[in-house]
Amino acid sequence: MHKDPLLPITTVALPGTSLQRACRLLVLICALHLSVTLVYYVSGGELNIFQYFVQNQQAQYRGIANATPSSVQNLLKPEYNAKDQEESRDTSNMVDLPNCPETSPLLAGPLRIEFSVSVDLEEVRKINPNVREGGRYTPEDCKAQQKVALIIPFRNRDEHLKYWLYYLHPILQRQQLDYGVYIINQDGDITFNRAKLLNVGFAEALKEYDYQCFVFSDVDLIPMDDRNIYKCYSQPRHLSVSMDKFGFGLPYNQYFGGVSALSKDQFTKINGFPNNYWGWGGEDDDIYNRIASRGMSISRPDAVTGKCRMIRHNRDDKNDPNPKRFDLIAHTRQTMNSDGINSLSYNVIQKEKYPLYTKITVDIGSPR
Ligand code: UDH
Ligand code: NGS
Repeated sequence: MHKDPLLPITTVALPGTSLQRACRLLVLICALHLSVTLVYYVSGGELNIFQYFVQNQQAQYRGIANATPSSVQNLLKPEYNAKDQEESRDTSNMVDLPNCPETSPLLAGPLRIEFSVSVDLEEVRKINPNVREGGRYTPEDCKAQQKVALIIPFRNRDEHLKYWLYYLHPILQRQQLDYGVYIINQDGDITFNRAKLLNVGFAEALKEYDYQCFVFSDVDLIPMDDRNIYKCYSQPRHLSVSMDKFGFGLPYNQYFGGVSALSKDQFTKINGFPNNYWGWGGEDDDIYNRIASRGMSISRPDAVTGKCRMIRHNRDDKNDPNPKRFDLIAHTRQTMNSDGINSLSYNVIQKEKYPLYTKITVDIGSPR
């Protein structure tokens, strides 16, 4: 019985040939669609690979250019066009490099540090081909986590500087930092002023590059473990926590001398370092007071990672213990707002770009 007038009474089969033709047409259309899609993807893929290759070649080329050894003459003849070079050689924006990992895979751990054999700077340059003029380095395979300026207060310590460069350049590269080395050389023979030189280093390094972190290091201190990372942390960092001369410990809990690291923000918060500590002692305690008075604490590596060696030496000329230091550190809170980076004045006498470091000779005046 046919109940529903809208439904066919019987299913009428299509003739065999029409069905086959329809199926073939369908398969043909699918195949065509598939091949068009395939061709699109393949050509698209090739294009991307090509683009990546070109970019990489450029990056490689730049890397090679950076590594090109300058002649020995360059070691002796400083150049002055560093800023232009700095900008043209900053590869960090060229390609989308992945971020460097939180912990560098290149770290070696404990290191043997000794000062028995003298250092030839030309050799140091050769074994660090990726360090660019002025002592700049940027990792090639990844984007460094921090841009770090290493600031060294300096006068007449060339032998110590050679050791520092010999040991530190490879360490800093293994730490995958985007860094620059600044030697702040006090001109003349007025009493030495470590903290003021460090302020100058901060100001001068910032004129060259967008540094976010500043590591202030004495020239005679070498870390014995490359896991002691020369970078900044959420609190000001004391890095030379386990010195050989103190039996691999701290001389006292508040000690902040030797090597320390402050971010731009931390440094600004404490108005930089004091400018009025002429001669040896106390300026590091003043910096500690500044940090504490701004509610910050000191971050430190453990005593094993923080081991370091000091190159033994006699007391320098024009750096006798400062008799005013005890009185000065007793008044940090009163003086720190008016004495610091906001009151810094100096004259740059000479700026020299050497293959392994930038040397800035400054006239910082004399004690009032
Ligand atoms: N510095 C110089 N030249 C100087 C004085 C100091 O380059 O004439 C720099 C250098 O980076 C040094 C840092 O300032 O590492 C600190 O110098 P310092 O004299 O305050 O401290 P250091 O620990 O010597 O080098 C302390 C006196 C050691 C007396 C040892 C007697 N055996
Ligand atoms: C303290 C000094 C610090 C100095 C530290 C270690 O007494 O500046 O000794 O000196 N403070 C004062 O004098 C107020 S060291 O043994 O390295 O020569 O850093």
